[in-house]
Amino acid sequence: MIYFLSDVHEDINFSGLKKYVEIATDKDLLIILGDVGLNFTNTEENKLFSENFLSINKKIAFIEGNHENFGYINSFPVVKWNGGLAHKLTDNIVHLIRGNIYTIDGLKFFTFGGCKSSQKWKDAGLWFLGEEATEEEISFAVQNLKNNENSVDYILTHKYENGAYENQSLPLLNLCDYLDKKVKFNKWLSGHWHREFNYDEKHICIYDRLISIEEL
Ligand SMILES: [Mn+2]
Repeated sequence: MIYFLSDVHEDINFSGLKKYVEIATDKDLLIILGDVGLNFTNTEENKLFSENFLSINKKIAFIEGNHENFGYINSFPVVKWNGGLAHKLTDNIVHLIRGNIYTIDGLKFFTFGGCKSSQKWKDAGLWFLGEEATEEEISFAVQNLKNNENSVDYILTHKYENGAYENQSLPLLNLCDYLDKKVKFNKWLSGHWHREFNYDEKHICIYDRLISIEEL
């Protein structure tokens, strides 16, 4: 079974994560929709979280949010993973690279992490270069979508950028517009807002409650 969570923010007691670790078998996979926070803040708490998270012996894949240490995440070796490329952090944990389409349990997942932080985070020094999409990443994503006849089962982004929310990122807004107008999909899952809600029946915001793909 595939499960989803978002915005763990360096909390090893995050309810959905604890539940997943308890119940997951070898056949399960948790996908986190960004803001995990590995090596994000330079604190003892973060060190402990990062060590604990990376020692989880259940399968986890994640896209990045805006509150990530991008240089750190991208420093891991790139491996083939379910038909795409991913960074391998441990034997159990991978980071899903922007623009890849992965086939898991026969379903296609288009993934694109990252979004723009508000100024307060930058002012606080809690910010790393790499949160916003580059032209190269967008081109790679669009080419991959075209190679798949612009049709996937699930779209996974950290933020659903549709022009209605603060701190818009133009590259991400353009990509989301393309996805909405040109790509056929079943559900689009995102996080970022730290609450669970539906934008509409296809666009769903995920948070700390462990949700299985069957519940969607
Ligand atoms: Mn976020």
